[in-house]
Formats: sequence, structure tokens, C-alpha cells
Amino acid sequence: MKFGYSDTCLDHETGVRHPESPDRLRAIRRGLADAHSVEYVEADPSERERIRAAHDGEYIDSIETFCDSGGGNWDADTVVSEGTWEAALASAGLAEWAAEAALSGSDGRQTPFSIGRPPGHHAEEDDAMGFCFFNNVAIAAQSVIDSGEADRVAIFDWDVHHGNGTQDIFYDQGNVFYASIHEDGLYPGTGDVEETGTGAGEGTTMNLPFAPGTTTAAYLAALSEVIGPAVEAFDPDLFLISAGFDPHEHDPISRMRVSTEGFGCLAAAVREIADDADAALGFVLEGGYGLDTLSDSVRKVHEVFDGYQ
Ligand code: OKP
Ligand code: ZN
Repeated sequence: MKFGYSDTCLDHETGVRHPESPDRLRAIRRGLADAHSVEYVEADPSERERIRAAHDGEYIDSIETFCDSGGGNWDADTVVSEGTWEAALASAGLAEWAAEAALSGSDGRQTPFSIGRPPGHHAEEDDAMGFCFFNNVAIAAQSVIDSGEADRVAIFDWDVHHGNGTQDIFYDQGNVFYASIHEDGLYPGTGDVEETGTGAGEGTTMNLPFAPGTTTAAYLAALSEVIGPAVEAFDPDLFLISAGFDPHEHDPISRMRVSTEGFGCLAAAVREIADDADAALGFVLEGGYGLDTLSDSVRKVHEVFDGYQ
């Protein structure tokens, strides 16, 4: 696979006990070190105007000012350092790259995977939360729509937390479909089955909150029976995966039970959905907090695309 990566993403410092650490990216790269067909691409950071595709201008200014002043706690667990601004722009830029690379790829097997941080799916149009500042996947989706590279984008979010920000940003839009499987009762508490979109976006939001302890098999059944058919009916040009690896059975902050092998199965399942929908496919990193489980799982996803050819 082609992995979007930038050292700038390491400059977002969260402090010694924070799970969303620069070591996450280092672990992923270590895990891929001896894998075949790994290619790193350093994409450009997002332009402020691209961030505006998903965020309010005053909010963007307030993040920049907060970073310039040295940072601190935006909220209880969303920590800002001086380097957060550049890292957040880099992370969004990598997601933009993933969307564009997926759409322009003449080789259907060159699926891009952006491994940026900070993650994005909790970031709202005008607020940071849950370790997230700019909603990378939303910026990527809206940017390729704005540029005319895509008419319709589907997003499937398999991070263990509900992507409240991504849902909200597209809640009333009919050209972006958002589906999430998440652990019921976990942060941030949104993502009820009854949240299905509004106005032109009615029916383009789909939430499957699953009980703690849910295993890979249930994710696969949901993909083949519910999410896959919905994505295919939506007929997107691009299918983006908000890929968080915190549903892993050994992740420190969740109670879901997806195995390392299971992430390979999820990757194969979304690849099949993309193929059936004749859509380009790209992955955007969200959470995942066990360094070994994160790196093993990303490697497993990579192997689905490049491991055994
Ligand atoms: C980010 B991502 C509140 C705990 C809040 C925030 C988790 C953010 C996860 N007591 N924890 O979705 O992986
Ligand atoms: Zn998460």
C-alpha cells in the first residue's frame, strides 16, 4: 500500500500519560519495516481554505491562536502543544492525499492509507474534542466534492468510538453517506440507531451501536448484510474508511473484541464493498492505543492489499 506519512505529525505532543502519542505512528512504521510493497508518501499539509471545507473560520483561528500561545488543555483530554497546529494541518493534508490518490489511481490495488495524527472524527465544525482538532476524513471527503473529483462519498467509521464530528458535519447533506459501528455507551455517547440524517441528508447517516464484547464476526455480518448494501445503493465515487484500531480485543481503552486477523477481514470486506460499488477506496487513521495491537493490525490491513501477490 501507499502510506501517507509526515514527520510533522509527531510534533503534536500530548504528554507522558496520554494514549494518543507520537509513538503510535512510530509503532506503525516499525511494524511495516520489513513488509513488502510499503511506500511512504509525504503529502502537503492542508491549506487553510481546505480546512474550511469542514470547519468554521473563527474556530480555525482560535486553534491557531491557542497553539501559538503554547497550548494547554482544550478540554480534559484534548491537549494542545505548540506543534499541534502544524501537525493538525499535516494530518488533514494526508487525508486529502488519500482521497485524491484513491480517486486518481489507475491501478485499483494501490489503495492509499493515511497514517496521520491527531485523529479527526470527533472534531466538530466549530469545536475540538476527543483528541481531535480538524476532521481529517470530513475535510478529505468535502474537498474532493468541492473540486469536482467526486460527486458522492461514503465513509465507514470502524473506530470503537462514534464519529460525532463526521456525522454532524454531513448530517444534512445528501452527497456524503456516513456509517459507524461503535461500542454502545462509550465516549462521546452519540450514534444512536435513530440518528439517520436530516433534510437532504435524511437516510445518509447509519449508526450501529454494538454491545461491549462484540467480536469480528458481528462486524463482518453488519458489513455484508447492512452497511455493504447501503453503500452500494448510495453509489459513491469514493469510499473512505475512518480506520481506528481501538476495537481491538487488547486495546487498552475499549471492550470490543476484534482480533488482529479480524482487521484483515474488515479490510477485505470493505475492499469487496468498494469493488461492488465501483468506488475508489482509501483509509484514514483514527484511534488505536495499544502500540503492538495498532501496528500489528495496520500491517494486517496492508497484507490484505499487498501481502500475498
Ligand atoms: C478518540 B478516538 C472521558 C474519556 C474520553 C476520549 C476518547 C477519545 C478517542 N472520560 N476519552 O475516537 O479514538
Ligand atoms: Zn476511537
